[in-house]
Amino acid sequence: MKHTAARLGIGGAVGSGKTALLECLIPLLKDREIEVAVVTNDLLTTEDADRLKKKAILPDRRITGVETGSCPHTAIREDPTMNLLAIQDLELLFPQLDLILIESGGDNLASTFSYDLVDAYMFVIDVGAGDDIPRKNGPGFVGADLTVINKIDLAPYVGADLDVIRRDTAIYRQGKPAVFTNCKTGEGLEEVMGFILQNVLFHQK
Ligand SMILES: Nc1nc2c(ncn2[C@@H]2O[C@H](COP(=O)(O)OP(=O)(O)OP(=O)(O)O)[C@@H](O)[C@H]2O)c(=O)[nH]1
Ligand SMILES: [Mg+2]
Repeated sequence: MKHTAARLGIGGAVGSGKTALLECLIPLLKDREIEVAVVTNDLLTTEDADRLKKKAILPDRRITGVETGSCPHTAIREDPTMNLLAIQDLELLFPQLDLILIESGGDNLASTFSYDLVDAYMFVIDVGAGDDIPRKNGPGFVGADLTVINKIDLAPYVGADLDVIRRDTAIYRQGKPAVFTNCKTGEGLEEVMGFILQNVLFHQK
């Protein structure tokens, strides 16, 4: 039977830390000998793909930058053709791939992924944007398989209450998983890895 890679989407608002999360997760995945590749979506550039290549996070050919040319929402939900083609090319080049990570372009709380494109998706929010985000009840945040509440280090500086975020996240996501992270220190990243291993790659404990 042909081996196909699992696909995990990473969505969330502009600047919430999606690429930073990739920069943290990819070394952890590689440590576990998981064969990984990345597709990034940007509106008119390949900025995020170029950043990952510059950091030599993965060999260049495992990183594809998709220029969506229109609202990034469209390329991950309404018509994911460009992303599906990028994935097809990666799988042809690297048939051993276990996991393809797909970063959406920055978008708003309504940004969800099509399950034609991904097996699961994470939605990243930025504590710096305020502790009322969970209450805004956006479909991306509410519907994601995992919510990543990033930049917890910024909470004291912006007056965001992490307990309020925790409480409202549990209410609006009805107990679906959420992880608090700091991509500057790596805090919470092993928990995100646990989600990926169990729920996306179905590794045994
Ligand atoms: N203090 C702090 N800064 C962070 C953290 N995670 C990311 N950042 C910073 O936040 C900024 C945006 O991070 P990115 O990873 O580029 O965010 P993004 O969601 O990929 O942004 P777009 O792709 O443009 O939507 C960068 O300056 C990061 O260094 C964090 O946990 N704490
Ligand atoms: Mg990015």
